[in-house]
Amino acid sequence: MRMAQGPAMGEPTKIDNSLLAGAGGVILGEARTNHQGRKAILMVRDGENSDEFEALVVTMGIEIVERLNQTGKEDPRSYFGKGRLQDVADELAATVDGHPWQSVDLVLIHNNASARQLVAISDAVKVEVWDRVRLLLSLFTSHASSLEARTQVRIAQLQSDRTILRELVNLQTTGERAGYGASGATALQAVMENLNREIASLAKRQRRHANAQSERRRQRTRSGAQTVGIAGYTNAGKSSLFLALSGKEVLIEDKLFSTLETTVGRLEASPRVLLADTIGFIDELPNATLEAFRATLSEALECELLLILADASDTPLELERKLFTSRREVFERLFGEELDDDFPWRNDEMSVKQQIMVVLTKIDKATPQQLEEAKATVAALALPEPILISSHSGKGMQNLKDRILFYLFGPPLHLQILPPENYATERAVAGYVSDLHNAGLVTDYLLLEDGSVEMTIWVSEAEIAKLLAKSGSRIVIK
Ligand SMILES: Nc1nc2c(ncn2[C@@H]2O[C@H](COP(=O)(O)OP(=O)(O)OP(=O)(O)O)[C@@H](O)[C@H]2O)c(=O)[nH]1
Ligand SMILES: [Mg+2]
Repeated sequence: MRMAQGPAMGEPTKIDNSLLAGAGGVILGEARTNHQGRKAILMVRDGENSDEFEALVVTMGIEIVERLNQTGKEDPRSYFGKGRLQDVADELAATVDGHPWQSVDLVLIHNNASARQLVAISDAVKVEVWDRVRLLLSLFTSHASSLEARTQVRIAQLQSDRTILRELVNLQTTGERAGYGASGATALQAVMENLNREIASLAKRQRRHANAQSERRRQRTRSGAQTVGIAGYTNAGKSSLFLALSGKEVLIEDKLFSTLETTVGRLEASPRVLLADTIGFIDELPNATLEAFRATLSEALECELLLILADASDTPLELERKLFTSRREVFERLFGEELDDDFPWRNDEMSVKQQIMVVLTKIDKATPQQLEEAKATVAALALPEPILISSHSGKGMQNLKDRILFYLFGPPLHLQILPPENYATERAVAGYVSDLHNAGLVTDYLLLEDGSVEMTIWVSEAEIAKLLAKSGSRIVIK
């Protein structure tokens, strides 16, 4: 079954998979969303660390029954040696009852393989093959729940399929690969055309969505709202912080890529301060794939203040890798160019740096020594001094809120709203209170016996100036 997304996707065409029977184990256009319970073999080279890859696999409920390592010179055509791949194929074909490889129907490759390598490997092992990118795409497909996420994931998947199709067409036309011969190549061309049409139609839908999104963003800016973006490596704790600050329910899971789209909420119900939770970063996602998430990401990254989150309980090496990636993604997205690794920062980079706060999360799980090391890692990457928080225990949350509000508004104001001298002709205190709630974020509120109200409010200079002018002298700054 290909169209697991159902009619909501509204694709104009369906690609007939039977045409792709000769595509080896590279299943094109695969839209299976549930891989729970599948068994796989993982192949790595030169003892590379595959922890993150394996965590992605576990997230999908797939069991890795064996990890095979190959050392020595890389075969440029098939990445692994031909002999080794043949051994794997034989073993997969010969499984008998009780063999750990029984019902293995997936071979995982721990790298981003070229289309040529993917085809060569799957031709050799004769089961479905995923490299790191195909693993991520399958993971995104199974986690995508909103229409927006499904559209962008499908585009990314189809774009990746297209490179494999091109390779298949190429190999068949040159006769380098057995298949359906010339008619096979024509059939593949037809599939390619369908695929292009589907991409074009999805891209149109995505553009419409992106336009609606940027219109909403413009409206928010016009209404004077400021946005705080929440970015960071996947699983850093972004959605947990978003929930803690906004009270708006979002999916929080100990899984990589629980979040695939941007959700906007209000900081403590203030219409003036918005928070945006979004998809996380990960290393080495090809540009074509990232491109599919551009609109979503930009909704969170184009903001007045950007929080870059990192998990304080990670090992120093992991923390450095994830922060490095987050920093690079943020800068590339904001400048459209690669970040200079030389320090000090260039002037334009400095101005972005001022828009950034680094937030170390999950400090309830970190030892004091880990926290010290984490701070040193942040400093070594020339990022601003981090703010330490735990969304679970609440530690550091008040400080973070104050720092955000101070950044957006400067110091808070203490005000008094005086009761009217003539209740019949003048506006009631409640009217001004309501104006102030709309203009900023009220943190303290006290109704006095004489009917006046005292409050502490974080508000922009422009907004308070407007209200003061309108109030006669009923609003007094203390
Ligand atoms: N101990 C502890 N765990 C936390 C904290 N914040 C988040 N977590 C856990 O970390 C995991 C990931 O949290 P999320 O908030 O989903 O992280 P995310 O960055 O939104 O992840 P993705 O959307 O998947 O990229 C969940 O299991 C959370 O319960 C914290 O302050 N302390
Ligand atoms: Mg999330």
